[in-house]
Amino acid sequence: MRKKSPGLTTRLSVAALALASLQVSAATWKYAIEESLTEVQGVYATRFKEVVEANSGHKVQIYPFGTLGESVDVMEQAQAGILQFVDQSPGFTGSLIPEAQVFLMPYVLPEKKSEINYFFKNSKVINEHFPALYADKGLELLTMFPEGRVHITTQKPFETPADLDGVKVRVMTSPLLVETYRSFGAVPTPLPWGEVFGALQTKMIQGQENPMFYIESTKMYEVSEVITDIGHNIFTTAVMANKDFYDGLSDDDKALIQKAIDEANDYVLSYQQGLENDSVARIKAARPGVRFVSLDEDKRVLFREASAPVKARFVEMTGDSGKAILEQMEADLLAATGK
Ligand code: 6CS
Repeated sequence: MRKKSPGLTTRLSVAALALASLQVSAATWKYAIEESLTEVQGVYATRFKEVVEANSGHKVQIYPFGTLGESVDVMEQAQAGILQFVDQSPGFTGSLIPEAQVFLMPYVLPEKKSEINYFFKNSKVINEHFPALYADKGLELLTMFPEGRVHITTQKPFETPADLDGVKVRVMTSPLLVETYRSFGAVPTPLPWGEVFGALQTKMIQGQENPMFYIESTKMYEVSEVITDIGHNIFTTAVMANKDFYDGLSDDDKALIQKAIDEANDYVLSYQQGLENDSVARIKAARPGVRFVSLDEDKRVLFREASAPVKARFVEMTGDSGKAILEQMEADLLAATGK
């Protein structure tokens, strides 16, 4: 009988061991988003999944909006470790982490795309201050990114806070958004996303706010007559991991996640170039009667001044911790805009 080469045996066992360890450590990570796969959060999550799967044996299973419940439901599942990753926007996280509402404050974030992108990439408030606040709630904050300028849909045109008197405008379930729309003269109506279209259709509410791509993709324009830009905010969202899960990962897996987050960040920012204009064009084609209004500075100033006290309300709601966040955010914005 021919004797087996010990070299070959050794090489085979090493290969078998490597394969076995890959199989043992390869996991399927569950990642829930608040939007569909073709909307901005879905584009982000898909890129994240592609990078993870191309660079490891792991799989990422994405759960779009509606498959696991509302935003607050998926957050609970992420905190409980049923999900490994979750995308939740500060408009909902505000009830869990009040300081996250700093991103909802009107007329704080810059309007220029290059400045917004610089802020989200380099801001100390996001990279150094917020992670501890999320960690207290069992979450590893991985990133925050912008989803576009927020527009307000209504049934009738408005130019001043007085025009919004008695108008019910749906907001995400954040107390600070309620304060903001009260200061804008409207009747703020916090609702989970799943109830918004029906509430507009049945005229329980008359308006809502969201970035243009979302007004188009969710067909908000079918139940709205006017889409107004008062230049008050940029929609911000955040991606987190369950903290126990994240802390238990190997250094290689943590580096893999960071690589996927970085690549998805770059990808989602370039994906959004031109998205607002494309969405406007699609809305005009689908429903030519919808009116688009962009308020001039002499009208915007009325909303800016009316909502100035919201900053003090934020500090009342969040105390010293919120005050420190606000100060750091203002320093970060100075670095991003030079003003
Ligand atoms: O308004 C909302 O509730 C939703 N808006 C966006 C852009 N993403 C998810 C969120 O649920």
